[in-house]
Amino acid sequence: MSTLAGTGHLEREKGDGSPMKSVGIVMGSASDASVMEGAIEALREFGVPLEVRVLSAHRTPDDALAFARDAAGRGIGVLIAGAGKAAHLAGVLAAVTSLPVIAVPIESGGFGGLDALLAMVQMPPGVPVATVAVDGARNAGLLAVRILALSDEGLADAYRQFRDSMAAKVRAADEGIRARYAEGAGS
Ligand code: RP5
Repeated sequence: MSTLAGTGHLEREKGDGSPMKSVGIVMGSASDASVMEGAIEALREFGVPLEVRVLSAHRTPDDALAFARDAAGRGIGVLIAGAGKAAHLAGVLAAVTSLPVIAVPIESGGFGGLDALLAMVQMPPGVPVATVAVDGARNAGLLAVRILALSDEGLADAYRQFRDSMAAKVRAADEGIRARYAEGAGS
């Protein structure tokens, strides 16, 4: 492991010795951090290197554009953008990079996140962003892992194990519920 120059994140290796791609997590405000921690946690569970920034499409547009333009060259493979209200961040990033961009609409203010959801999901043809649920940062992290796993067999194996453990938990819950509500049980 070594630190990638200038990015502050660790370089980890894939099974074949080549560097693992990282994920850039961008939020429009520090007030989005508690939601975006869902993505950070998911990526850490899989050992995916990440870079986390506050960059605003409206307040620091030049910084946001510079970050997105340089991202692929710095080894970032996927961008995740979380924002609330008039949430243009994911679309602005996607406008200047060919990396996949995942948008997280954040509930902020009076519309329960519907404002940000519509702003993110209604991208014009030609500039796609993949939008997850309102405050659905964990799924954004997991989707980023799936994308990186397409070219990383070790990560693909880890994701298969993750799915198996989820299935095992649901089967255990199924068993418990069936026992609890079986005809004659507890009567
Ligand atoms: C958006 O406005 C941010 O993404 C945040 O969700 C919302 C409120 O920002 P702050 O006023 O808390 O900085 O741009």
